[in-house]
Amino acid sequence: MFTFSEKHLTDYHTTGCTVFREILPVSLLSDLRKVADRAREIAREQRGAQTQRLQPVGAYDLDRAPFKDYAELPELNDAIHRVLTPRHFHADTNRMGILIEPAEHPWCTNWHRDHRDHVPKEIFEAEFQEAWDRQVFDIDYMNQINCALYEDPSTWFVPGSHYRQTNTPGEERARDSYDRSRFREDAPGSNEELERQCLDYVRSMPGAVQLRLNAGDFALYRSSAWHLGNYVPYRKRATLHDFCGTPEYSAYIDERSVRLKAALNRA
Ligand SMILES: O=C(O)CCC(=O)C(=O)O
Ligand SMILES: [Fe+2]
Repeated sequence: MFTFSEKHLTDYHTTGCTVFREILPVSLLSDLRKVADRAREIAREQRGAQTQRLQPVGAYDLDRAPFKDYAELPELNDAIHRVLTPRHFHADTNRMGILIEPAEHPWCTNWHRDHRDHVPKEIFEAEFQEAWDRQVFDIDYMNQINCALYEDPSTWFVPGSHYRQTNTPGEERARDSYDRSRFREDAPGSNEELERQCLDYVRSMPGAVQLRLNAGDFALYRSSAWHLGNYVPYRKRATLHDFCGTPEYSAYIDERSVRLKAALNRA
């Protein structure tokens, strides 16, 4: 059974990540797995065999009851409030997604820090840099969760990188060494070759550690830290993926997506 300890709090603020081990009760785990199986089918029907996620879960014809139980789980809300603030919430079905394994071949995302590296550099600098630099030091912003319904070692991150505004030269070399994300649909090699190439790319990041989650574990992490997802088709994945918001962060994300669309249209 999960019990909260002071170490969850100190880990979070020093490394940028903490895990609430086995916090999901087994009955809830079982209900969520059933919904996730349907979510996987829908995701692949709509977005193809290599798709990474279904999001937001609220936009699809899925059983809502398990999501509601998950949102209201008292131990989980208590732990979140102790590590962050009582104003933080999670499991808004208009935002939450489910990450799934690729059906055909391995791929990985690029190393990134969210809200920064998913945007063209010029647009980031003109529109978002100032807010991002501030938000890195503000606990209201850039908190994210992965809650594993099956064992899940896909996510890697760099402990302590969440409070830095700038990159080290080694981080830039690792990030720029390869654009792995273009191989999500294309597979230039056997599955074994792709798996090894992804692992080489993942390990090229200085200080990277693998986040190893078991079924029912809930990882809270700063999405402003360097991280990535590394995926293989032979390991079933269903991991709830969500922001952990405050009203301010929520409003900022909505405003940001409007501004991003406008900037991309102008570019
Ligand atoms: O798969 C994961 O756990 C991480 C995914 C991720 O970082 C992203 O899509 O931005
Ligand atoms: Fe990310």
